[in-house]
Amino acid sequence: MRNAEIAARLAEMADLLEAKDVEYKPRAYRRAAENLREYPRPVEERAAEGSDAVRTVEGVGEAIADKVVEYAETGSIGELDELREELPVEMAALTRVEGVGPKTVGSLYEALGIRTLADLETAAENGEIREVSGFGAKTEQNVLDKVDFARQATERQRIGDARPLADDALSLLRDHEATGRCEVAGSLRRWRETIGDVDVLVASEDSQAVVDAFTEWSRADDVIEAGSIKASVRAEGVRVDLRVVVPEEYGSALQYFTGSKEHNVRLRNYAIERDMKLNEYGAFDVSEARSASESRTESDGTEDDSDQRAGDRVAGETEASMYEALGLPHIPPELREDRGEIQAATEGELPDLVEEDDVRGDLHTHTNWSDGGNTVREMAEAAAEMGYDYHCVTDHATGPGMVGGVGLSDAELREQMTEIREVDDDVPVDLFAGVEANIDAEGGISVDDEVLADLDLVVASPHSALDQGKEAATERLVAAIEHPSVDVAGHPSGRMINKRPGIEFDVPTVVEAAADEGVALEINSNPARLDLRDSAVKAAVERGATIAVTTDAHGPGEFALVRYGIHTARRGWAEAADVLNARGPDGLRGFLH
Ligand code: DGT
Ligand code: CA
Ligand code: CA
Ligand code: ZN
Repeated sequence: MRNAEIAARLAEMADLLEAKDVEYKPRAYRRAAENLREYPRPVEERAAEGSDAVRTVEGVGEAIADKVVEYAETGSIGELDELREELPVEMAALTRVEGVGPKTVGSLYEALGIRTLADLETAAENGEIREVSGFGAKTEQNVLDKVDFARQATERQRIGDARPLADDALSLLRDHEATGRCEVAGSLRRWRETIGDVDVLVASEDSQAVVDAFTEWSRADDVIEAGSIKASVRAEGVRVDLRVVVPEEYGSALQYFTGSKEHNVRLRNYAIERDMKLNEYGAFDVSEARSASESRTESDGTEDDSDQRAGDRVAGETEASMYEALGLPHIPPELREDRGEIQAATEGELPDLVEEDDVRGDLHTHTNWSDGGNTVREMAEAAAEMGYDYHCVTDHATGPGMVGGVGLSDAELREQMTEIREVDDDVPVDLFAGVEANIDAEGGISVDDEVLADLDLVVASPHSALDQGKEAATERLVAAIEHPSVDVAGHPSGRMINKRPGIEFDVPTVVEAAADEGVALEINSNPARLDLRDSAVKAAVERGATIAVTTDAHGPGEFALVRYGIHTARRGWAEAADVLNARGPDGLRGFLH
């Protein structure tokens, strides 16, 4: 029983209870689910010691602890099974529609028998939803507007879910004696923000042994297919494809299966122009024995292997050798999207991409002054442990989009500033007193101008009015960027991947304003955000705007999310010089308003 697994069951119970209009319990189940998910040890160990031991986990009371033990012992929870029977709906899919929560799902099932996204869409199209008591034409229109986005969201996983799963598969495979080199390929190796499926490649002389070990992976719920050199499993809803190749062909296979398909098509054409042939088995010089079949551009899968291996093989053991055979430098996987990388490689103009080790500190973090879980001191000490030189505290200010008294008033910001200065004297990192202020719908910043001017660093982010039109959104962001105290434009679109699209803005206009005003554009590393997205990062870098790669950490555990932000920066062709927090403390001070 994994922590995430029991957490998911309890979160599902929370939704089902809420759908039934049960009070209080959903909150308790959700809170317990979060704490169990984040629990630093296997919850299974506590469960083995009994219900009382499970209750030592914060937020877990007797009733929930009993269910954790029940699940650990039997693999199911009786009450959850009953709830599922009462309400047989695809809760996760339905609640992906923005504005549709568990209560709505419950009411729509009662009234119309809606169980799936397809049911929901049909009901909305037929005008049935507006007839249900408590609902109206507005709800119905919302469903019609948002259902497509929700459907797409069910097809691709966020990288933040797929990457840890793939890392786990890699460690299983690497532990196997028959495994040689071993890596992820596909969109995951290119660090795309969402992943269709996970591709894993292994070099081995004993492929069957590797395939067997893989299909017995404890996280695999289902074996989709298994052969002698490849297998596919489903793990936590994600398809994971394994392919095993002989060591001599590992480099060419890695190049091929990393993609993107568009990059590979262009690279193969580049090869053909030079009398070379590229495929998953190697790079071949075909200048001698050119025939109609061998010079076919696209491998359509009908050629047999001997045909594909024809010619004078010149590379394939390593991936770099494949590019070298074409006279090209190794192109980093993040660039392989056919966005001009092959042209840049031929001209010796590939960027020297920023790396995780270049990061000198975080520019956007929270403490328990707002909705974070730790004190200023704890966060600062954790930043020092990360090896950082500085750390910026940017708790939420009050303002539009802040609910439940989370944000700090002007007076509280001044109080916190005093505490930050005190802690700064005791910790080995330089502390910067900042704020995450809200950008209102017109671009105004909801903190007193004098307070803003006295703070070291101001992150301004949109948290409300995320459905405004493109023109208004662009003006809003530009107005915020032009504010004399704003240093960083935080998660500029406000999107949540697979949850809500956020505002659409005119990228060239916003990027230009940021470059002109000396305001950094944030890549929020939280894998639910990754905002700026990669294509906008590339536009920003080309225009000479500065990028800030932050984590928005609400606790020390989230500092590690920086890898998602850095790889997004790399997908946007960013070098260390483009990244504000790759500068030292003085470089940072010089940039801040
Ligand atoms: P995904 O899984 O949708 O996030 O995207 P990828 O890029 O991981 O795509 P996937 O899993 O279908 O295939 C992995 C790689 O294998 C892909 O990036 C390039 C290569 N590949 C797969 N099928 C083809 C194909 O029909 N033609 C070419 N040229 N390459 C292919
Ligand atoms: Ca894939
Ligand atoms: Ca695949
Ligand atoms: Zn934040």
